[in-house]
Amino acid sequence: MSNSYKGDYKDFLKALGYRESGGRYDIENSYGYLGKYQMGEMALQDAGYYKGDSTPRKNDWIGEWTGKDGVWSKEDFLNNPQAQENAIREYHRKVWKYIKALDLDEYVGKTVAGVYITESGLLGGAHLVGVRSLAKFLKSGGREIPKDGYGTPITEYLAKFSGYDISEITGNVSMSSEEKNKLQEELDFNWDIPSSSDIPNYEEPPREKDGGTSGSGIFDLIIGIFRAIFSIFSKK
Ligand SMILES: [Ca+2]
Repeated sequence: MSNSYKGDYKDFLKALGYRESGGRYDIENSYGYLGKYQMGEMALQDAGYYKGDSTPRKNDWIGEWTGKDGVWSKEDFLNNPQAQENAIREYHRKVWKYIKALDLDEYVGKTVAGVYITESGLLGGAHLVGVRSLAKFLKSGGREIPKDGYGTPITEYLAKFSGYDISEITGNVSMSSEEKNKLQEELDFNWDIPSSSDIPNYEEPPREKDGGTSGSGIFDLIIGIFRAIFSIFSKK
């Protein structure tokens, strides 16, 4: 069952890190996502490591770093496992606050698009496509299924990362209404759910996943179609 207990937050991070990078700290993908958890500029800004730059949608890392945990550059971050472990925890705390600011935690225990929603599943889903897209999925009752750039649907992460006890992150998170309003403004969430499916669902730049599972479904499908066409013609 998707809601059975799989472990604690450490186990969650182990599974997430394996899915994102094969558990390797020193890798950067071709879209500029960094390290074991494949964190981008916005995530590392939320975690307090990166100051941001004029190209927030592009992980080109042309801005300055804050120096937190001694990280002053992309290379510093890639070579500092402890900083990455600190950063992902800090980022997840921030993500959970965003989730609460949008009242998405109210979906815990419900089933959306056939997926049983848990706290850790929400965190996993937000890690894949961002909190805004997670909100779109839930608020549309699963009608909108955001995917990352390689075609991995949010439903996969919601299910795969469900069932972990992440109270280390979600426990004792309280928010004043002022802070809640501020976070809602930061997210600038558009509550109008598009009715047509002809607009791109995902908001994040394409992500490359290690292990080759992401996007391979579509790739295999295309290869399969070409093979089928080839076999039809070669028989004539
Ligand atoms: Ca940038």
